[in-house]
Amino acid sequence: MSNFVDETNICARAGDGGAGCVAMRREAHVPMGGPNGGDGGDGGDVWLEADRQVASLLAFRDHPHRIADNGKHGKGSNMHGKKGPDIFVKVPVGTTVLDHETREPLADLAHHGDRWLAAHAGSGGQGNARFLSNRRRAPMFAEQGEKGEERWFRLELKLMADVALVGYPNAGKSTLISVISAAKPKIADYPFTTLEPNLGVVRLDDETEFVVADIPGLIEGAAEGHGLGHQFLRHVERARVLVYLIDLSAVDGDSPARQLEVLRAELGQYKPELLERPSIVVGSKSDVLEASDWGEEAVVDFSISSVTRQGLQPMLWKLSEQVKESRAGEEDRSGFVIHRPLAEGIEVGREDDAAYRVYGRAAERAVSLSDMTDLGALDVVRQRLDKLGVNKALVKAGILDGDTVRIADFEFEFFQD
Ligand SMILES: Nc1nc2c(ncn2[C@@H]2O[C@H](COP(=O)(O)OP(=O)(O)OP(=O)(O)O)[C@@H](O)[C@H]2O)c(=O)[nH]1
Ligand SMILES: [Mg+2]
Repeated sequence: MSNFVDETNICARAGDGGAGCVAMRREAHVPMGGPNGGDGGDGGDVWLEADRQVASLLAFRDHPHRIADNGKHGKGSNMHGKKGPDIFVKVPVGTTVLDHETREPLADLAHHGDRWLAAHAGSGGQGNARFLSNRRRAPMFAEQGEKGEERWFRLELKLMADVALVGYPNAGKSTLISVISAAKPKIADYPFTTLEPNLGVVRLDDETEFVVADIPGLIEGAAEGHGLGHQFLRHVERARVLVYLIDLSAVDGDSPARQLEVLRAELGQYKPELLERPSIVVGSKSDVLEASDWGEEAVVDFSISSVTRQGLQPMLWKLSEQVKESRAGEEDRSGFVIHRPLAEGIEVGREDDAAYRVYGRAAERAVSLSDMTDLGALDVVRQRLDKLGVNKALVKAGILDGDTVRIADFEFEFFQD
């Protein structure tokens, strides 16, 4: 059986943290009020979440970006900015997340409800109220918000048919899938046109999607290997819902009741459980003949024409209902979710002009103050870097007094105290 793999790229962009505020209290009786700038809010995280009601990765094909809101900036009077809400991007159960470049697997969202943090939000910056100390009575700087992560991923999903179309050769299965999905199988006016199964994604609205398999026609004796029987039946076995597609136009052929009987007999012979599957009986080519022309309305649940599109919508909504129900009752398979640790720690590298560059989230955060010309701010930075072990790391890397150091956008000359 062919392997149907759905794949797409997505870009997760978490929200930036809001900036801390610089503000001073002003009251009639207090000549020199203290700092009261509030903190910025954290940005929103971007999570991927497996949802069994999502059938494919189609939603990402044209719109790969998923963006969480930024945190709001802090304000005066110690007002903290609001946090940007986290977003949960729904993906099909069974989606594998890969690193975009290396193709290293990062997570396998195997169970309904599995969540994985795709892009980490930036923290909000501290307001100047946080920098008050005995030595610093009136700090005129605050911390900037941290940037949210932005990252591309590759998503892969082994497609499984929700619905299988079961019918005689020439019944109109390939034509039907071509009008309800983007699948473009070969269609011809002779039996056994379809040799390989085709899968198509049917999308009724943002929340309603299912995968339909168009398979080679089934004839009497298929269970014994006649026609393309076995290849076909393996596919049917996996489908959640079956559509018996009955050719109403076959004037010289079998009656609807007879077609249904043969189809069910073949399935039952192959695997009796298949007869218990949720199913509907659909009469095709109603633009040519109706079930009533046969006097057999009772046999079919829906009459459709792929040519005029008559009857397609009610049939598709009925199918989506059956698929939803059957997904909801399913058990989970096992899988893994890797929770990627954040890059912490400090690394020192050399740049082209021989300057030293310090890498690391904490170090970059330490220098993200709003006004780096402020002596008080520089004092805070010096303390923070020392505490993080940046000076030690630089010395270990061989730095000498007077050498240039860069951290994020900040640059200074190194001097040992
Ligand atoms: N008038 C009419 N013709 C249709 C309709 N649907 C399919 N046909 C025609 O029926 C013939 C067979 O259609 P297919 O879709 O290839 O049938 P199939 O069930 O996929 O056949 P196999 O692949 O051989 O099993 C083609 O000539 C189609 O144009 C319909 O709704 N109305
Ligand atoms: Mg076909």
